[in-house]
Amino acid sequence: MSDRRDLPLTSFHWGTYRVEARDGEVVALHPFEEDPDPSPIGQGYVGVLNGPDRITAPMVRKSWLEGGPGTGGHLRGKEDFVEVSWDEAERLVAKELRRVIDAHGNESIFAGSYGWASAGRFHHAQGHLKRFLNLLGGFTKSVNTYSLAAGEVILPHVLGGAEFIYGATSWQSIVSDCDLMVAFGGLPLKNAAIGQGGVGAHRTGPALLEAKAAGVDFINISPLRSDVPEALEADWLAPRPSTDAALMIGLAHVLLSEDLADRAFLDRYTVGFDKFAAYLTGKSDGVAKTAEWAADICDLPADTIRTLARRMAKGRTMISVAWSLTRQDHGERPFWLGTVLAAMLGQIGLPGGGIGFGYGATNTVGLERPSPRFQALPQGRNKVKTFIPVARITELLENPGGSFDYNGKTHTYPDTRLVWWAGGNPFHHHQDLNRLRRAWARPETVIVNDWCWNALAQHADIVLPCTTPLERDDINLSPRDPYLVMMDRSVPPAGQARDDYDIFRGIVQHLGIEEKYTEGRDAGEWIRWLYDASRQSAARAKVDLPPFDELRAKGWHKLPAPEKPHIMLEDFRADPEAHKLRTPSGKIEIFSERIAGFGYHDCPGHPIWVDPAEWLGCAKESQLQLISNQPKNKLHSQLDQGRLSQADRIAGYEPALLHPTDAAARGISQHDIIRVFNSRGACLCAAVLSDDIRQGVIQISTGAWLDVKDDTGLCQQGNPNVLCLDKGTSKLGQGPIAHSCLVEIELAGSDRSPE
Ligand SMILES: Nc1nc2c(c(=O)[nH]1)N[C@H]1C(S)=C(S)[C@@H](COP(=O)(O)OP(=O)(O)OC[C@H]3O[C@@H](n4cnc5c(=O)[nH]c(N)nc54)[C@H](O)[C@@H]3O)O[C@H]1N2
Ligand SMILES: Nc1nc2c(c(=O)[nH]1)N[C@H]1C(S)=C(S)[C@@H](COP(=O)(O)OP(=O)(O)OC[C@H]3O[C@@H](n4cnc5c(=O)[nH]c(N)nc54)[C@H](O)[C@@H]3O)O[C@H]1N2
Ligand SMILES: [Mo]
Repeated sequence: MSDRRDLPLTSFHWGTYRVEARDGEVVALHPFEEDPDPSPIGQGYVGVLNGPDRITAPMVRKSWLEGGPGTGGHLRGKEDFVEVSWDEAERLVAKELRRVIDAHGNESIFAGSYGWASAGRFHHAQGHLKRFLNLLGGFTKSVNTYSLAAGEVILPHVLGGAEFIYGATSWQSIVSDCDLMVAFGGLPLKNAAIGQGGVGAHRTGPALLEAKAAGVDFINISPLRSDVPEALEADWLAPRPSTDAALMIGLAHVLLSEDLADRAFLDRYTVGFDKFAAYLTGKSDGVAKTAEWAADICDLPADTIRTLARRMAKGRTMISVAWSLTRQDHGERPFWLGTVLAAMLGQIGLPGGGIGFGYGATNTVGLERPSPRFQALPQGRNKVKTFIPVARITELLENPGGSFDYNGKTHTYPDTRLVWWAGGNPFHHHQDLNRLRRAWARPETVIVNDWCWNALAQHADIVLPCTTPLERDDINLSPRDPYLVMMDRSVPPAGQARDDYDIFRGIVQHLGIEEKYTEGRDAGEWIRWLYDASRQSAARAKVDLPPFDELRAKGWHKLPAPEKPHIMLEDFRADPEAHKLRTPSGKIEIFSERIAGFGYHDCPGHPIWVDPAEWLGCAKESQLQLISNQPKNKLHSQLDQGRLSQADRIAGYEPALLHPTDAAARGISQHDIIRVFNSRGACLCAAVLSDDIRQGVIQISTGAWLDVKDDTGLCQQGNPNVLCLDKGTSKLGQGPIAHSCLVEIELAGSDRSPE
């Protein structure tokens, strides 16, 4: 091999690579020379582009093709598909859109289409789907993300905006000024492999080592020891999952009762501490939230809680609250309470202290970078006003005309006739997948753009095969990463696969809106247009970008790091009058009059402890709490069929991490195949025994492709979402609560099929 630097570059959410291709096949992805800590996830691509799971032609489900819309919805996921030409697929789609819009209105099209799709500024599947449907009058959308819906809803009430999630104090500041990092939900390096929109160089791993070398101490609060890298020698506390809110309340009680709270900070920068203090002392409800009270709920020694609170008050402390903590019942509380704790410590806005939301959740949190605005593909205007909170998809399909509460208001579910998904996989991301499968039978038509035969594609009526980033030119232009990368096509598209842009372009020809959709540009011209517009807006923010042709010749460009470390809320601390927060009071709201006004029984205006729907506190002896966290070997369901993910299977089964005591009590040994089950469904996994997990907890990574063969609800492939409860966090955020889930386990019997 001559110089790898001559190979074409491409970017994914998990990193940038130089791609080696031979005879139209990708043979290797070599890490980008600028990346000090590359992720192996890209290797999953080798061998799959033309593999057995690739969709190579437009496909229509047999009875839909024969009987038309509404035929055999219950056969979705079970029936065979018939290959059709692109022209026929386009005509079928165009005709069906016209029918649905004319007969039922645009509200009846659900195209929330949540999901991560692929990196690349232009070929962003959702962007094209939305632009296309907006030209036809719009669609019912979804709001917020699966990642942290509850956090996105609560932070505007508490801090005046959700932008603080990505506005964390930079690593530089932590390295130079922090003494103690208290990580609720850990700092999982497996997750920091990812940066939405593309990663040039991985920073989190090296930054954590720099912090360690600079003397920062770490506390890992998590059911998994591995949630903080071993090299950081963190103290490990493993409370019962979904009880962090109680732990935080207990810590706050210690700070208050031992006079460790910074009264001057609370007076100047916050509102409502007195009401929260009345809750802590028990003045408002008769129960003092002492360390003992918290210890009972969390199952940690009360002394451990007291010691931790004192340690946090002793030096410069950064509190990190993982996004996973929002994906539990009442997931609004941890971000709110974390902020309250940080306010009581009085370190918000100081170097290396305060709070950060999800250090380690992605490479972006804490990353030093300038933030110019980049141009996105214009999406037009959606005239339809109906929406769902993203994780209410099953209820939308089950309950047309029904109502739901969300962030202080009541809304109505429209009557969904057509569902269109491009760039996301609800059969990966949603909870209680057997319930989703039943609801999914209801719409008259389901259209899916995807490149591989995962469960989503299998549950469609019309499947439109798209390309992958390796098969198209694009540009990585992410506002959250300092690297701009020209993404060059390395291999031709498989079969008849088309770019999403060209898929819609084919359809608009049948609807008479081609000119409006393309504005006369092909993909290459759009990429140049997006870049030139971004360059101009960056220039307004005093960030210079090279001309397009210069970037293309070099392949990449790095934006300069800011000179000063970023410190979240530094301005507000320096002058709270001049830099008021966008909360009603302009201050940090420990008590929110606005939320109190919503009248929700579980939230009197300040965060309180409420028992989760499912947790170890209400578990039968046979039950364990399931943590279905992010997989280290892939991004969600993407590349599960690839060799990296498959290599981690044990005898073909997804690993499930168990405490040896829990395993022994059930007669389970290392690598036994187990059935994990509850009333909602079951899946098969291989038991992996380890002391690195809290007793009473079982961990199965997300990402295995759903494979339910019959009506028993048993997934052969270890997809934990057949088990998780589908319920909103609360009426505030209505976020998903995947991590609050109880299951049982047993040795698998005859239902075990593959090997
Ligand atoms: N139990 C449990 N469930 C969870 C979570 C959890 O912690 N536990 N986490 C949740 C979180 S945080 C998230 S963000 C979600 C993630 O859920 P998703 O983002 O929906 O998951 P992905 O597998 O990334 O789905 C992306 C889909 O887009 C397809 N795709 C890739 N590139 C393209 C393209 O160019 N064009 C088109 N048309 N399609 C493309 C992929 O093949 C894949 O089917 O999952 C959530 N679900
Ligand atoms: N490799 C890889 N990286 C990813 C992703 C991926 O799919 N693959 N997905 C990306 C996406 S979309 C997102 S949103 C982020 C998500 O980032 P996170 O939300 O941080 O992801 P998780 O892995 O679900 O959770 C982190 C850890 O929280 C711990 N945890 C779970 N419940 C509790 C609890 O109740 N209390 C405490 N204290 N700890 C708990 C779990 O042990 C888990 O390992 O990750 C991103 N990074
Ligand atoms: Mo996410």
